[in-house]
Amino acid sequence: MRTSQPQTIYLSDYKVPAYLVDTVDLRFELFEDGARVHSTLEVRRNPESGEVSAPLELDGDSLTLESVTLDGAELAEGDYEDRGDQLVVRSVPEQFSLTVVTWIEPQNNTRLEGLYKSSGMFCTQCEAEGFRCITFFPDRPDVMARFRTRIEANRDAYPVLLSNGNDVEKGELENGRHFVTWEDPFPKPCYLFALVAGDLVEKRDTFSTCSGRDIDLRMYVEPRNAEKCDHAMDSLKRSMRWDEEVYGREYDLDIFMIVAVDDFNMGAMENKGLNIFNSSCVLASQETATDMAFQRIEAIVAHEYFHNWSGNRVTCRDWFQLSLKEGFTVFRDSQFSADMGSPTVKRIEDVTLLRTAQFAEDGGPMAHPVRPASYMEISNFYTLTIYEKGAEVVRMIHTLLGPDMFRKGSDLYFERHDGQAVTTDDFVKAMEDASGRDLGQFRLWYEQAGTPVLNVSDDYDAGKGVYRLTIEQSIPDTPGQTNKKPQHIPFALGLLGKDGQPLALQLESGYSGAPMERVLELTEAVHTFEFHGVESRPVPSLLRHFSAPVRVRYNWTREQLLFLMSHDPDGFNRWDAGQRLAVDVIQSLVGAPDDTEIEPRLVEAYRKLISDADLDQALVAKMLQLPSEAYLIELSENADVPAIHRARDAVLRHLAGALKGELLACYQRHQGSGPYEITPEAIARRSLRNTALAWLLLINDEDGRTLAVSQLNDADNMTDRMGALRALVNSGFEADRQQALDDFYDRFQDDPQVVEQWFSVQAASDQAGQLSDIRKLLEHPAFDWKNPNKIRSVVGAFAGQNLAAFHNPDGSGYEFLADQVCRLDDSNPQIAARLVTPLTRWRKFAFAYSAQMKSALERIRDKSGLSRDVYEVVHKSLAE
Ligand code: 0A1
Ligand code: ZN
Repeated sequence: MRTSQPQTIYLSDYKVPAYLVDTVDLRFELFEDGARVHSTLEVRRNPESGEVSAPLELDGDSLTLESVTLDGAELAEGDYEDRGDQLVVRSVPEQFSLTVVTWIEPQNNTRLEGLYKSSGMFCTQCEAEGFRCITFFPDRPDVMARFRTRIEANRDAYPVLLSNGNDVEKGELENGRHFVTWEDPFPKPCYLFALVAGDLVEKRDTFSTCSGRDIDLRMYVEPRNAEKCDHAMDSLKRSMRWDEEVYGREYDLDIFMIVAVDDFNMGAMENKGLNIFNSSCVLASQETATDMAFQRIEAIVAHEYFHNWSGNRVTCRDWFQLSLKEGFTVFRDSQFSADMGSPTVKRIEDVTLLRTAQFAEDGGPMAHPVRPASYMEISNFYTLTIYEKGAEVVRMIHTLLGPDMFRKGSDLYFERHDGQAVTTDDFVKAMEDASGRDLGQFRLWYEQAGTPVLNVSDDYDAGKGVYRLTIEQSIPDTPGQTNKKPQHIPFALGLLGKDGQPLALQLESGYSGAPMERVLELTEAVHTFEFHGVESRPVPSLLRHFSAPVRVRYNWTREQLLFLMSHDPDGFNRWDAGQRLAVDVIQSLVGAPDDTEIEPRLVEAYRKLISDADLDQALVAKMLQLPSEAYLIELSENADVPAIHRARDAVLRHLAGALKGELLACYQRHQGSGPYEITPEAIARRSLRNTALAWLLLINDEDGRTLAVSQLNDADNMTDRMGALRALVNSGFEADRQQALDDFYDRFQDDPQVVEQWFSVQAASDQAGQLSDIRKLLEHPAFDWKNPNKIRSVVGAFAGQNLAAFHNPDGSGYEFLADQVCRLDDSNPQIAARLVTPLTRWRKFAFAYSAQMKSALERIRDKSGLSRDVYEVVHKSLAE
């Protein structure tokens, strides 16, 4: 808990470490009432540090120090200083061995940082600064050491003892205890350390690498989850193969292990050779996991595996460089997912997340560059900007260089920096050196926060056959940053002729053989491009594939959008045109009288989408999803959420009513047959069926109700079962809703991952998730304040997805969230800080809302003993 005001840490203060650690020898004695950690470090002065007589300073947090021994002699209390967050030894030789013994209490660790217990097993989470909760250590990623770890515990309770690397020794001890020793040959920062001890079943497989080495693949899960490992294991093997084929990266250790734990703050963690996963991000079976969960698991398994090179072999010099590993690894996992499924659908999903949530972050009080210049609490910087925008920045390099040069660049990067802790600048430099391109201006993407805005205008000179496009870029001010410089933006585009045919993009007159798509490079504040030989006014297809993370403003007419929706050869832009049209229609209804006409051409466009079986059904499934409320809020100023909710809902109901026949036909056409498969086609089929069902139930259609009830009972997979449950929960059929929820819970109450879905389907529902319902869910026996997934599935889903209820004009949603944040701040500050996010955006909303949001934030600010995590978020969001 905080005792003084949190300090800001600046990138500009970076200094190389005064001491290096070559090896770490750890011995863990694990007991029920605590754990004793013996740590022996081989330390030497860093020849690159100018501080020749610096004291040795080791980081610590919540440790009870038992002894300190230097080169075999135990130090007296006056020889060192235990400051709680630091252990300081004033005078040390050039090179020495230091043994520190600490006592910790994993069983009482509710922050889930360092060593803690989850469902009876011991596990760790050390990124970013959790290792200091285990023992005193220079807890910074540029100190890389070889680790040897001996774990001792009771054999019956903890038969499985795991750490990084290879197991080199094991044996029996007295009193029913045993030990295993692990050795990791690769030097690593302590944030990649991991330990697991528990009663777990082991699932094995093997992978033969490109050079013919056989790797032992092992998954460790609680016995009840033994049947939920296959998908993750298959995903792992696909990832290993893909990284060899696409990046030339082979796995380096002989064993690769994955462990599933129920209590985990994030999705998963890439500890060297021993990845630890949140159960919800790794365990799956047809009966318990939805298609979305299957896809998420494949992506996260890949992400953590890919970190073995982008993150572990080459790591970050300091935490300001976090996007070096995260942005690059997200880019890699999204390429992988695109290759495994439908690239267009994957792009749509990534862009939806980026535009809804990252743009909101970039326009809010916590906006920061991809490489931040300062922070208070690093845990608050595992953000959409670092991850998703960081991945977009790498994607733009890929676009500018082309795939072959990009691969040369990544090869050079891995070769040049193997075993080092480096910066985002080193990454860009490798790309420059390999390709010969100058990325000087491009580097601004790492330094400037805020989403660039591109204002696009055009004119057509029929006499000359010239189409002129003017693109003006500007970057909005963000906290602490004004007057930004123009950035280097790859802008992909095409032009469509009047029958929808793609036109050659002739930038000079008289030149033939021009391509149908170009990537224009914007570097100035304003550019004008002239296209020659254009016979009639074209329709521009702008920013294809979303080639840069920017907002494009152009005065599309509804006709143009409808035209692009059916003609653009770029599937992504077809979808985007549909979204823009739907946004325009919904926005025009916000605050309008109830009987305002709803654009008939939108209905006809949707009718065509639903009925035309020749279209790519995976794309159709995406195109049918109306823009979310969160996205509509992001696009508006002075948002009135209940009004936005009503407008969107009116469009949905209108579509459902007008297209009832088509929806029923679509449902029947996509009736599943044959065994469950997770192919893009099968996923699209289920998605279309469940969308049809959801729409029918929204208008309380009796046929829909009958279909939903039988689908709920007969489904052979969770996607369909959950689709039916969600449709019933969001319908006006109150009796069916309750029955469905009760039956579902009875059937799945022993499965925590399914219970989490059951919580969130209610908490996110405008029908079943009013505040009084949410309070009941918090009292439910399956709810657990110590489990982050449960908190997210009730409190997070309510504040993040049930927007009309959260933004109740009486302010009750805000007060509720403030109460939960204060409560959690004491037990799990990381989760508390994440939960505050919806309140921090208070400036976005109409005054009646923003004033109440602000006072809820002030109440959190005034809580005594506020954690550094919540302090930073709340103070930044209240700052003028
Ligand atoms: N590096 C992990 C995610 C992760 C980040 C922070 C954590 O604690 C603050 C835990 C996990 C990843 O990118 O998957
Ligand atoms: Zn990651």
